[in-house]
Amino acid sequence: MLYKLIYMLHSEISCLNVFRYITFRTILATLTSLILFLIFGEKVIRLLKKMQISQYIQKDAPPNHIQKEGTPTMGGILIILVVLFSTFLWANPKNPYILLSASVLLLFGAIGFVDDYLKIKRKNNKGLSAKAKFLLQSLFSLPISYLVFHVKGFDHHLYVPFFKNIHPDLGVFYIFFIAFVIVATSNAVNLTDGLDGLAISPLVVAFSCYLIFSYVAGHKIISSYLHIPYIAGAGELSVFCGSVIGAGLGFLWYNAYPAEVFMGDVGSLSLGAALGLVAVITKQEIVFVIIGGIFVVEAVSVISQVIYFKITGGKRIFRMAPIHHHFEMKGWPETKVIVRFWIISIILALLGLSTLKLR
Ligand code: 57M
Repeated sequence: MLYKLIYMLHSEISCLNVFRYITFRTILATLTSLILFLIFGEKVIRLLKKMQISQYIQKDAPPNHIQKEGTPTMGGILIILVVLFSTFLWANPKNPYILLSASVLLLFGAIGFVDDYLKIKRKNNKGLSAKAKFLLQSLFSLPISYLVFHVKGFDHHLYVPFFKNIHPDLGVFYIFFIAFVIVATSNAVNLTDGLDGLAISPLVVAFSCYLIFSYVAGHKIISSYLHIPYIAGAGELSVFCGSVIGAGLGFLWYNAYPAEVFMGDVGSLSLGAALGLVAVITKQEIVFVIIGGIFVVEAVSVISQVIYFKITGGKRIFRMAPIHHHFEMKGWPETKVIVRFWIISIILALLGLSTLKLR
């Protein structure tokens, strides 16, 4: 929004021409989010403490988690506010992909908010039931998917990395596929958010990849050079990704071990859903399995643990799922698990980015 006003003056002050460029606005969005988070972070943590919005710790959690009791939670509210402010300051507010990404952030943030609120009110870990959560997620993701599907010029083909000639047209089923991706990423990020900084760093890394993907997808010449589908208007999503990265780094400042605040479901469900949506819009949803490998492995560890537990009548594959708890139960210090997962997420991101050239 702001950039349009500034840009209007470019005929008088020629250096303001720079505000036309997505790259410049993305940098500004990243810095705006980061600075805003650093300015308001401490104040919000103090407010959350004062309002007694703090984490309940399950009694069966790995032993080192007991000391986390009382840590303020729902820091995700500030993430959402900062991302929205910075995005609408530096991106084109009329761009449909920007509007849809902002909507998904708000809608899934609302589900997380209710879930967190119930847990805090009941003073236990019982928020929304899994069924209610899934129902709301489907209810919100389907209209979003429908709207994405109908954005003028949106490509309905599914692109498979490494195989430039395989791109099936899913037709109307693509709507359900989009909804599936949004719900799956939202839940996978939620499951990953169980150690200090464990979710936010891979999120920052993944959004960095999608920042590049959206810039490339929205650029006619670069996308054609790299043989990736050109998506008119997708470039603006770089500004959105930049806003998330800045807010994510700001959040990490306080969420780094030992965490002063948790993001809560309001943060994990919303950021996960937004990541899924950006992956779909940039037509890089399959490559998410690599880039978001940490989230995928965390989700798969839970699914396989639950299935194995049920069919064997109580046996387990992992000492505890999600898999980060398995390593904690093996005796790895929390910080070692976190940093090793970060390292893996960076390696996976590089592998994912390499698919830009390997097709
Ligand atoms: C939420 N939430 C954290 C915090 C964060 C089906 C089952 C596997 C579900 C799963 C589950 O509920 N997962 C989703 C995970 C919680 O963090 C809060 O929740 C928000 C994210 N949604 O922002 O507000 C705890 O995680 C720790 N934490 C940190 N630092 C952070 O920055 O240390 C979070 C953020 C916090 C804090 O301790 O309290 C969570 O883990 O609850 N359930 C589980 O994960 C449980 N696993 C389980 O039951 N496994 C069984 C199943 C699969 C058969 C098994 O393996 O046998 C574990 N969760 C906990 N304790 N807390 C079990 C032990």
